[in-house]
Amino acid sequence: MFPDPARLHIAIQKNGRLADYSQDLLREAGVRVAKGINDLAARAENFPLDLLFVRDDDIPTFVADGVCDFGIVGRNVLDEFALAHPEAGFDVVAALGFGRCTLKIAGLEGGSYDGAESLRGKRIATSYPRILGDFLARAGVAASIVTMNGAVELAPRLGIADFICDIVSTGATLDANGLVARETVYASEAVLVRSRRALTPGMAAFAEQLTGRIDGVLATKESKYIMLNAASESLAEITRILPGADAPTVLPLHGRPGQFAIHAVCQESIFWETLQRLKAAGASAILVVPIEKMMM
Ligand code: PRT
Ligand code: ZN
Repeated sequence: MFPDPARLHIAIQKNGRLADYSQDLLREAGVRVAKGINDLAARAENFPLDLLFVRDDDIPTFVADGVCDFGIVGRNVLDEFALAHPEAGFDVVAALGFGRCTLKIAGLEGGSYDGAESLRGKRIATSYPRILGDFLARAGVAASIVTMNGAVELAPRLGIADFICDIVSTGATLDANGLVARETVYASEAVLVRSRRALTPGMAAFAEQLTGRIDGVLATKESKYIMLNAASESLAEITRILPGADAPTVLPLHGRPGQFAIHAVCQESIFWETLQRLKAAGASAILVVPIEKMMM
């Protein structure tokens, strides 16, 4: 029977920009994947989870239909689908921090541009007609949308459109095609999406375990464990400086009256500037170490 009701299913991109990151995330969440069942699926050895390897464009459908309980997909692809299928049953449960890009409107170099009003009555080529339509509606500008499935950046030179609305990451594709970014429509990154299909209590518990572990992996990426020594009169100032640390542990140092060790989990990046401020506030022997696993 497919999908097997005794296992969870997650749809991830087979090949492309999100594929490796998606597999890495699952590995970091402790999911050990056995050799693929075939090209399209693989089974986790130590978790009741099957992986389905698909085109990113199909991931929202799999999750909305409940064929997969989870999916990892760009927010751009998901929102384009959601705008076309407002009844679709899924929720974004985590932003994953990879696959970052922006959807921008760009026009040919040398063309004039004076704000969104310049788009009025123009033709804009895009693979994201609904996200673009939403942007134009909010800007109160009527323009005609030319939907293309690829090679959008060629449209202005081919005379098919006056502007394009496409994904930009480094900007090299725009440059290579003589295009200049004019508007930022939308910022995207990969997200973990979850189906609203009801699960048995047993499977629901596994789904919670999986999302909990993924939250843990994401929290760990930003977090650091910091240890330092300080005199009692510096403690208040030092705990104020520690970024994103609540309730640090303060331990007396053996044989050094009035001196303490402070240990804390910082939920934000610790920069050299922060270390310098800690030192100036009286901290010494400062150690910052990565956290391997975390469960809140
Ligand atoms: O085969 P499949 O359908 O699964 O893959 P795909 O070819 O549709 O998607 P893929 O792998 O290219 O992208 C998957 C997701 O990665 C996208 O939906 C975005 O969420 C995200 N992403 C991040 C990007 C980019 N960066 C990106 N740069 N998606 C596409 N691009 C393309 C863009 O379309 C343009 O052609 O790269 C070009 C621009 O890049 P720069 O660096 O030149 O600006
Ligand atoms: Zn695609």
